[in-house]
Amino acid sequence: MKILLKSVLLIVVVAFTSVSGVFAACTEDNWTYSDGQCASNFTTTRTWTKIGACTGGVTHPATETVSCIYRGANYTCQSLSTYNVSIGTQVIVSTVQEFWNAINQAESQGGNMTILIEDGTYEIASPSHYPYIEVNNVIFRSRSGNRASVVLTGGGMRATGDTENVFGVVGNNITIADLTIGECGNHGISVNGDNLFVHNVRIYNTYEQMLKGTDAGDGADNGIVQCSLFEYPDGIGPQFYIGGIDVHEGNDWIVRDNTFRYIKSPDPSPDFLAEHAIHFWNASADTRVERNRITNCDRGIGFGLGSSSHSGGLIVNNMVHTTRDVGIGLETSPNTQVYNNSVYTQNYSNSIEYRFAATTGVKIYNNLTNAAISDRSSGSSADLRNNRTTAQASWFVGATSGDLHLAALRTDVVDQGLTISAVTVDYDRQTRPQGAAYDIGADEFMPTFSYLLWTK
Ligand SMILES: [Ca+2]
Ligand SMILES: [Ca+2]
Ligand SMILES: [Ca+2]
Ligand SMILES: [Ca+2]
Repeated sequence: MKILLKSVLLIVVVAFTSVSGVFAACTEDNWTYSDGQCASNFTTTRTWTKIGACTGGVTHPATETVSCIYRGANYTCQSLSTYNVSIGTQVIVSTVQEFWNAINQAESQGGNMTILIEDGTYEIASPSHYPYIEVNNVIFRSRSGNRASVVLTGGGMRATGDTENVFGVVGNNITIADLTIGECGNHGISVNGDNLFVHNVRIYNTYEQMLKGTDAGDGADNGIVQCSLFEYPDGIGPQFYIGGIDVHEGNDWIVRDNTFRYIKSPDPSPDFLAEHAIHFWNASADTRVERNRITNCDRGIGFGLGSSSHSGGLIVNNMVHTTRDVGIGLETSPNTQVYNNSVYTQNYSNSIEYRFAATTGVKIYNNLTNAAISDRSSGSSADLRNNRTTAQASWFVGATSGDLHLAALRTDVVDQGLTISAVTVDYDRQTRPQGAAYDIGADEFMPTFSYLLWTK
C-alpha cells in the first residue's frame, strides 16, 4: 500500500512538471499597460495586462499607482493639455458666471473637478468676492493650453480696502496651469493648502507679492512652481511691498524653470526695496530652487530674513541679475547648498551673502559672480569652493537681461568646477560635465548655442 501511494505521487509530480513545462517563463514582452488620466496629485493608475501564455518569471500587479511624466525627472514645460491632465468631473467654462458656477459646484461636491477655461479675459476677483478654494483636488487650466489666451483678473493693480486675490487656495492638491493671472489688489495666488502645483502660468501686475504662501497652521507645503513667468511688464512695480514668490512656513517646495523680471520698487530709499523674486522664510525648510532666470529685480533669491529662518535646501543652476541688492541671500539659513549659480549684481557689493550666527553648515561651490561672496562679518560660516567672483558683463551673452550663458569659452571658468554628485545637469538641462570637468556657473558651456533648444 505504501509503495502504491508513492507511485501515484510520482505520477502526479511527473504530470504536473510536464504540463507546466508547456509554458515558458514570462518576460517583459508578455506584459502591456495603460495609464489613466494624470490626476492633480501627480499620479495615475497603471493597469497591467498579460499577453500570451506564460507562467512565473516577470510579474506585475493588476494595478499600481505611478507618477505622471510631467511631475517626474523628465517633465517638460508643455501645457498640461498635452498630457490630458484631468481629475474627476470635467467642466468647460466660457463666461465669468460659468466660472463661478464651476467653483460653487466644486465646493458643493467636495472637490475632484477639472475646470477648463475657454480663451478670453475674465474679471473674477473683487474686494468683496474672489475665488477661495477650500476643497481638495481641483485643476484650473486653459482648455487651449495657451497661457496668453486665458487671463484671470481682479479690478486692477491698486490698493483695496478688502482682500482681492485672484485665487485663494486653502484646499490641497490644487493645480493652476496654462493661463495668465494679474491686475489685482493683493496676490495672484495666495495659498495655505499643501501640494499646490503651478505650471506654465504668467502672473503680472499684482499690487502685492505675486504668489504668497501664508503662515496659518503649518503653512503651505510641497508646492511646485515651474515653467512660469512673474513680471511687471512696465518695468517697475507699484510699491515696495511686492515680490515674486513669498512663502512662510513652507516645507519641501520646488521652484524651477521660471522667469522673474522687473520686480522692482519705485521707492529709491534702500529701506524700501522690493522683496526677493523668490523668498522662503519664517520657519521654511528644504526648498529646491533651480534653473530660474531672474533679471532686473531689486533682489534675487532669499532664504530666511533677519532672525526668521529657513533651513536646508538647494539653490542650483540659476541665472540671477539684480539691480539694487543681493543676488542670493542666506539669512538664518543653516545647511543650505548654493551650487553652480551665475549672478550679475549691479549697484551692490555682494552677489551672494550668508548672514547671522545661526547660518552654519552652508556650502557655496562653483558659483560665477561679478561681486563678492561675503558673510557680512556677522558670525555665520560657509564652506566656499571653486567660486569665481571676478566676472565682467562681457563674459555673458546678456548680463543685464539675465542671460548669463557664457558668451565665449573662458579657460578660467570652463572645466574649473568641483564635481558635485547632486548636480547632474546645467541651466539648459544639459548633462554635466561636458568636456573634462564641471564648469563654474549655471551654464555648462557648449560652443554651439544649443541652449536655444530649451526655451523658457
Ligand atoms: Ca501644511
Ligand atoms: Ca510647513
Ligand atoms: Ca565642462
Ligand atoms: Ca549649457
